[in-house]
Amino acid sequence: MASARSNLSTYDESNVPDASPLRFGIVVADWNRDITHKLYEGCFDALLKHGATEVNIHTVQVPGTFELPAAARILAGREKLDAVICLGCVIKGETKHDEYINNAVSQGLVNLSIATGKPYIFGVLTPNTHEQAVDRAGGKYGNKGVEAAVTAIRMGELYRSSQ
Ligand code: DLZ
Repeated sequence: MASARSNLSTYDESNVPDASPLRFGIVVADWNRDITHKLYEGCFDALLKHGATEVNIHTVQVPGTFELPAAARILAGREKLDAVICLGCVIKGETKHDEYINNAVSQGLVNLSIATGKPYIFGVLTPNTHEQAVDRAGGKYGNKGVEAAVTAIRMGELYRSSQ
Protein backbone atom coordinates (compact mmCIF):
# COMPACT_ATOMS: atom_id res chain seq x y z
CA MET A 1 0.00 0.00 0.00
CA ALA A 2 1.21 3.54 -0.77
CA SER A 3 2.21 5.57 2.28
CA ALA A 4 1.61 8.99 0.68
CA ARG A 5 -1.75 10.18 -0.57
CA SER A 6 -2.41 8.64 -4.00
CA ASN A 7 -3.87 10.35 -7.00
CA LEU A 8 -6.83 8.02 -7.31
CA SER A 9 -7.63 6.69 -10.77
CA THR A 10 -11.09 6.65 -12.24
CA TYR A 11 -11.60 3.01 -13.16
CA ASP A 12 -14.05 2.22 -15.89
CA GLU A 13 -13.92 0.03 -18.98
CA SER A 14 -11.52 2.49 -20.66
CA ASN A 15 -9.02 2.44 -17.80
CA VAL A 16 -8.26 -1.13 -16.80
CA PRO A 17 -4.86 -2.67 -16.00
CA ASP A 18 -3.17 -4.85 -18.61
CA ALA A 19 -4.44 -8.39 -18.13
CA SER A 20 -1.81 -10.07 -20.32
CA PRO A 21 0.33 -11.51 -17.48
CA LEU A 22 -2.68 -12.69 -15.44
CA ARG A 23 -4.33 -16.10 -15.16
CA PHE A 24 -8.05 -16.43 -14.57
CA GLY A 25 -10.57 -19.06 -13.64
CA ILE A 26 -14.21 -18.72 -14.62
CA VAL A 27 -16.83 -20.92 -12.98
CA VAL A 28 -20.27 -20.67 -14.56
CA ALA A 29 -23.53 -22.14 -13.32
CA ASP A 30 -25.94 -23.81 -15.72
CA TRP A 31 -29.15 -22.91 -13.88
CA ASN A 32 -30.79 -20.09 -15.90
CA ARG A 33 -28.22 -20.74 -18.58
CA ASP A 34 -29.87 -18.39 -21.09
CA ILE A 35 -28.60 -15.71 -18.69
CA THR A 36 -25.40 -17.20 -17.26
CA HIS A 37 -23.95 -18.19 -20.62
CA LYS A 38 -24.39 -14.56 -21.76
CA LEU A 39 -22.59 -13.42 -18.60
CA TYR A 40 -19.82 -15.86 -19.53
CA GLU A 41 -19.52 -14.51 -23.07
CA GLY A 42 -19.34 -10.93 -21.79
CA CYS A 43 -16.80 -11.88 -19.15
CA PHE A 44 -14.57 -13.93 -21.44
CA ASP A 45 -14.58 -11.30 -24.19
CA ALA A 46 -13.78 -8.52 -21.70
CA LEU A 47 -10.77 -10.46 -20.38
CA LEU A 48 -9.48 -10.85 -23.95
CA LYS A 49 -10.19 -7.21 -24.75
CA HIS A 50 -7.94 -6.16 -21.86
CA GLY A 51 -5.08 -8.39 -22.92
CA ALA A 52 -5.68 -11.80 -21.33
CA THR A 53 -4.80 -14.79 -23.48
CA GLU A 54 -7.14 -17.74 -24.03
CA VAL A 55 -4.65 -20.25 -22.61
CA ASN A 56 -4.69 -18.29 -19.36
CA ILE A 57 -8.46 -18.54 -18.92
CA HIS A 58 -9.71 -21.79 -17.39
CA THR A 59 -13.44 -22.48 -17.48
CA VAL A 60 -15.51 -24.91 -15.42
CA GLN A 61 -19.29 -25.40 -15.60
CA VAL A 62 -21.31 -26.39 -12.54
CA PRO A 63 -24.99 -27.35 -12.15
CA GLY A 64 -26.12 -24.37 -10.05
CA THR A 65 -24.98 -21.22 -8.30
CA PHE A 66 -24.76 -23.07 -4.97
CA GLU A 67 -21.87 -25.13 -6.42
CA LEU A 68 -19.77 -22.06 -7.36
CA PRO A 69 -17.59 -21.76 -4.21
CA ALA A 70 -16.62 -25.44 -4.08
CA ALA A 71 -15.82 -25.57 -7.79
CA ALA A 72 -13.88 -22.30 -7.58
CA ARG A 73 -11.76 -23.78 -4.79
CA ILE A 74 -11.16 -26.97 -6.79
CA LEU A 75 -10.18 -24.99 -9.89
CA ALA A 76 -7.80 -22.75 -7.91
CA GLY A 77 -6.18 -25.87 -6.48
CA ARG A 78 -5.68 -27.34 -9.94
CA GLU A 79 -4.42 -24.27 -11.84
CA LYS A 80 -2.17 -21.37 -10.85
CA LEU A 81 -4.66 -18.48 -10.95
CA ASP A 82 -4.61 -14.79 -10.04
CA ALA A 83 -8.39 -14.46 -9.75
CA VAL A 84 -11.44 -16.72 -9.97
CA ILE A 85 -14.69 -15.32 -11.38
CA CYS A 86 -17.95 -16.98 -10.36
CA LEU A 87 -20.99 -16.44 -12.57
CA GLY A 88 -24.55 -17.41 -11.72
CA CYS A 89 -28.14 -16.22 -11.66
CA VAL A 90 -30.62 -16.91 -8.87
CA ILE A 91 -34.11 -15.65 -9.64
CA LYS A 92 -36.45 -15.01 -6.73
CA GLY A 93 -39.32 -17.49 -6.63
CA GLU A 94 -42.14 -18.56 -4.34
CA THR A 95 -39.80 -20.01 -1.72
CA LYS A 96 -36.74 -18.72 0.09
CA HIS A 97 -34.29 -20.73 -2.01
CA ASP A 98 -32.74 -17.54 -3.37
CA GLU A 99 -31.87 -16.26 0.10
CA TYR A 100 -30.24 -19.53 1.12
CA ILE A 101 -28.24 -19.83 -2.10
CA ASN A 102 -27.20 -16.16 -2.34
CA ASN A 103 -26.17 -15.94 1.31
CA ALA A 104 -24.23 -19.20 1.14
CA VAL A 105 -22.43 -18.25 -2.07
CA SER A 106 -21.55 -14.68 -1.14
CA GLN A 107 -20.31 -15.85 2.27
CA GLY A 108 -18.48 -18.79 0.70
CA LEU A 109 -16.66 -16.59 -1.79
CA VAL A 110 -15.64 -13.94 0.72
CA ASN A 111 -14.43 -16.68 3.08
CA LEU A 112 -12.31 -18.14 0.29
CA SER A 113 -10.90 -14.71 -0.59
CA ILE A 114 -9.94 -13.92 2.99
CA ALA A 115 -8.60 -17.38 3.81
CA THR A 116 -6.42 -17.63 0.71
CA GLY A 117 -5.69 -13.98 -0.13
CA LYS A 118 -6.75 -14.75 -3.69
CA PRO A 119 -9.68 -12.82 -5.20
CA TYR A 120 -12.87 -14.81 -5.80
CA ILE A 121 -15.24 -12.55 -7.69
CA PHE A 122 -19.02 -12.56 -7.04
CA GLY A 123 -20.58 -12.39 -10.50
CA VAL A 124 -24.01 -13.62 -9.47
CA LEU A 125 -27.22 -11.91 -10.53
CA THR A 126 -29.90 -11.87 -7.82
CA PRO A 127 -32.95 -10.51 -9.68
CA ASN A 128 -36.61 -10.60 -8.73
CA THR A 129 -37.66 -11.49 -12.28
CA HIS A 130 -36.29 -13.08 -15.43
CA GLU A 131 -36.67 -9.71 -17.18
CA GLN A 132 -34.38 -8.04 -14.64
CA ALA A 133 -31.82 -10.75 -15.37
CA VAL A 134 -32.06 -10.19 -19.13
CA ASP A 135 -31.53 -6.45 -18.56
CA ARG A 136 -28.21 -7.25 -16.82
CA ALA A 137 -26.94 -9.96 -19.17
CA GLY A 138 -26.38 -7.88 -22.27
CA GLY A 139 -29.61 -5.86 -22.01
CA LYS A 140 -30.37 -2.30 -21.06
CA TYR A 141 -28.10 -2.31 -17.99
CA GLY A 142 -25.16 -3.86 -19.83
CA ASN A 143 -23.53 -7.17 -19.11
CA LYS A 144 -22.53 -7.81 -15.50
CA GLY A 145 -20.11 -10.46 -16.77
CA VAL A 146 -18.02 -7.59 -18.14
CA GLU A 147 -18.00 -5.89 -14.73
CA ALA A 148 -16.93 -9.17 -13.11
CA ALA A 149 -14.04 -9.43 -15.60
CA VAL A 150 -12.85 -5.87 -14.91
CA THR A 151 -13.03 -6.52 -11.16
CA ALA A 152 -11.03 -9.73 -11.61
CA ILE A 153 -8.34 -7.89 -13.60
CA ARG A 154 -7.98 -5.16 -10.97
CA MET A 155 -7.95 -7.61 -8.06
CA GLY A 156 -5.82 -10.13 -9.95
CA GLU A 157 -3.18 -7.48 -10.56
CA LEU A 158 -3.20 -6.59 -6.86
CA TYR A 159 -2.89 -10.27 -5.94
CA ARG A 160 -0.06 -10.84 -8.45
CA SER A 161 1.89 -7.80 -7.20
CA SER A 162 1.71 -9.18 -3.65
CA GLN A 163 3.22 -12.56 -4.55
C1 DLZ B 1 -32.50 -25.54 -6.71
C2 DLZ B 1 -32.24 -24.25 -7.40
C3 DLZ B 1 -33.26 -23.30 -7.53
C4 DLZ B 1 -34.65 -23.51 -7.02
N1 DLZ B 1 -33.07 -22.14 -8.18
C5 DLZ B 1 -31.84 -21.87 -8.67
C6 DLZ B 1 -31.58 -20.65 -9.34
O1 DLZ B 1 -32.44 -19.77 -9.52
N2 DLZ B 1 -30.31 -20.43 -9.79
C7 DLZ B 1 -29.30 -21.33 -9.62
O2 DLZ B 1 -28.17 -21.06 -10.05
N3 DLZ B 1 -29.54 -22.49 -9.00
C8 DLZ B 1 -30.75 -22.81 -8.54
N4 DLZ B 1 -31.00 -23.98 -7.90
C9 DLZ B 1 -29.92 -24.99 -7.88
C10 DLZ B 1 -28.89 -24.80 -6.76
O3 DLZ B 1 -27.98 -23.74 -7.05
C11 DLZ B 1 -28.05 -26.10 -6.60
O4 DLZ B 1 -27.53 -26.48 -7.86
C12 DLZ B 1 -28.86 -27.27 -6.05
O5 DLZ B 1 -29.53 -26.88 -4.86
C13 DLZ B 1 -27.95 -28.49 -5.75
O6 DLZ B 1 -26.96 -28.17 -4.76
